[in-house]
Amino acid sequence: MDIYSHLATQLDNSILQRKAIERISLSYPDLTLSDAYQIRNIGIRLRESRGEKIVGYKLGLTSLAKQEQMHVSTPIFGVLTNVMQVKNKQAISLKNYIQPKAEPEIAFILGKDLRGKVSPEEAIAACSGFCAALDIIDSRYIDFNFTLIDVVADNTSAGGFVLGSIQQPGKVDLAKLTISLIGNNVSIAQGNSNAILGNPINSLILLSQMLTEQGSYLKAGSIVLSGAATNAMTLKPDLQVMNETENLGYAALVSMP
Ligand code: OOG
Ligand code: MG
Repeated sequence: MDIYSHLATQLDNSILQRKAIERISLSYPDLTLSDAYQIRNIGIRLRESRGEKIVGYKLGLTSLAKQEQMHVSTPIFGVLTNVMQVKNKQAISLKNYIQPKAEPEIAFILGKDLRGKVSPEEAIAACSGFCAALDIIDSRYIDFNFTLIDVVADNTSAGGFVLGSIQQPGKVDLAKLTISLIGNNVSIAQGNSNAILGNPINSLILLSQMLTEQGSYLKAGSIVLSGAATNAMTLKPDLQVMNETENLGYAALVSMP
């Protein structure tokens, strides 16, 4: 087995066994960002071999808050599959995760394919809807301790996601929306959509470019999480977590033991 497959299998076993592993850059300090994306792609193929379907993408480290929290400074992207989706307001069992946290995000639904370098107007026009979302991050590395290379190989900690009800584009200006993270009805953190690369639509523009550079494109129907504007909140038993975003509504989940 080559190194990429070996490392992708280690990460995949961590998902299947729900047991965190040591970050891969400790044993392989020379891995590059491009190596990390290749390991990630093999990991996705392992999921596909179990019947999972790709439904979209998530941007990571698109805000200063997240870059500082994780000590890394470049936006990256991961892949979302159908089994990661949790219905709005649904309960999840913490047993199905390793060390999950939730973060409030804004999501886009693509109505048309998008590829290459696009303008904000073209990106908005390609969307069929926007919504409030929760990104459930669940690093496969002990204590969420990773470098940029590690976290890309680990599919940007993707563990799950929740979408709120879809709003029609055109009715909402995404540039300056208050995003509130609420735990058991208590405000935990507040952010603003302008913390996400100035405007979350820039995440979509960046993703279109990154996918094109990797020989791919954004297909109609894809879900895109644009990245967190606040720190993440650790999920504990009997916790209701909600992202309430100005003009967009909410996305919520309940975590059970
Ligand atoms: C990495 C994933 C980052 C975001 O929104 O910035 C991310 C992590 O924090 O584990 O999802
Ligand atoms: Mg996120």
